[in-house]
Amino acid sequence: MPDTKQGAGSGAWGAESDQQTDMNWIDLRSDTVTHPTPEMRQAMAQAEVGDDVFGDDPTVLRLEKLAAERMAMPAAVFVASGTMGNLAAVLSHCQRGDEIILGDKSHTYLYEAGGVSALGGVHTRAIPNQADGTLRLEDIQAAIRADDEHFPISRLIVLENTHNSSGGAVLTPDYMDSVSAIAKEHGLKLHLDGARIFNASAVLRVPVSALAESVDSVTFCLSKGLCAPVGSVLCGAEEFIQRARRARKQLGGGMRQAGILAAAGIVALDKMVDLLSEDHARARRLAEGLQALPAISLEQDPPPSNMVYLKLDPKAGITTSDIIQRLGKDGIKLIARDEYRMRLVVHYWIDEAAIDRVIQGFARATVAS
Ligand code: TLP
Repeated sequence: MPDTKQGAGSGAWGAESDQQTDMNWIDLRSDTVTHPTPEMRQAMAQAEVGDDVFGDDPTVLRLEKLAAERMAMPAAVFVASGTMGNLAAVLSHCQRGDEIILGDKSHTYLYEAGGVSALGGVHTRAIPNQADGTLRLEDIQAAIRADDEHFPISRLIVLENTHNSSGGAVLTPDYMDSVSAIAKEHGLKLHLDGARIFNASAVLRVPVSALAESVDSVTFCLSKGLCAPVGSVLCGAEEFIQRARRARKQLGGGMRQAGILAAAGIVALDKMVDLLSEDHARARRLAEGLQALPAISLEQDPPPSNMVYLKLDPKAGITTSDIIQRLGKDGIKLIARDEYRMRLVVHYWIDEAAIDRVIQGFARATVAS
C-alpha cells in the first residue's frame, strides 16, 4: 500500500520514503503499531535539537507549548510513554502511603506493571469500571477514606478516556465534571489517562480542552492513533509539571536531543488529529462486517471509537488462536484477549481495502471451522 494518504506528506522525500512506510501487512493488534508518516520522518530528520535535560531543546519546548495550548493547561512535559506519563503524574500528586482511586479495568491498574506501588509506594483502591468506562459516582464517594490513622490518605482519582478495556468507550465532559466536583469537595486531585483523548474528542465533536477542563493533570499519547513513533505528554499546572520533571528524571526519562522525537509529535498534533474520525468510521464498518458472520458477536455495538471487541461463539468450535493462525497466513496480525475474545484496533494505516480483507479473512476462517 503506497502511502498516498492525506496528511501523510508527499513530494520527493515522501515518495522516497514509501519503502519505509509501505504497509503490506495489516496489523490490528493495537494503534501502538502505527509507523510514522513520511512527513514525520522528514520533520524528524530536520529537527532542531538541544539538550532537553538542560531545557534547551527548542523542538521539545515547541511540542510542550503546543500540547499545553491544546489542553488549555499552563504547562506540559514530554515523556517517553503513556505509562511514564501516568506514573510521573501519580508520583507528583502523591506521597508514599497515599491512596489513588481508579477503575478495576483501568490501564494504570492492570497494565502498568504496578509501577505506582512498586516505585511510588502508592496504594491502589480499585473500584468497578462500568461497561461504559465510567466509575459510579457513589462508588467513588464510598471509596474516599475518612481521616483515621488506620487508613491510607485518599489523594487522587484516576479516570481514563477513551477507556481501553471498556471497548474504547468515551467519557463525556459532564461526567468528568461530576467526578471533579467530588474530588474538589474532598480535597482530592483528579488525573486523566487520556492516552486516546483525541479519539474521545473526535467522537464527541468537542475540543480536547473540554475533556481536560475539569482535571488537574492529563497524559495523552502521540504514539498511538496519532502515529508518532515515540512519546506522550503530561500536562498540568506549572508547579505540578516542575515536580513531574523531577519524577521523569528519577524514572530515567530525562532525554537529551529528544527534539528528533518531539518533531514527529508536532506533526501528529498538527496533521493527524483530524483524521481520527476516519478510523472510527472504519471501525464501525469492520464491526458491521464481522457481526454479520454467524460465529461472531460484538461486545460494544456499535464500537464507540477505534476499537472493535468481539466474541466468538464457543459452539462454533473455533478459538482465537485458530483465527490468529489462519488470518496470519493472509498477512493479518491479531491478538487475543482470551480463548474467545479479541480486540481489533483500527488506525491510520488500516484503509478501506484492509477492512475488506479482514472481513473476508474472518469469513473464511469461521466458515472453515
Ligand atoms: N495500551 C496498549 C497496551 O499496553 C495494552 C494498547 O495496546 O492499548 N493508557 C492507556 C489507556 C493505554 O491504552 C496505554 C497503552 C497506555 C496508557 C500506556 O501507553 P504506553 O504504551 O505508551 O506506555
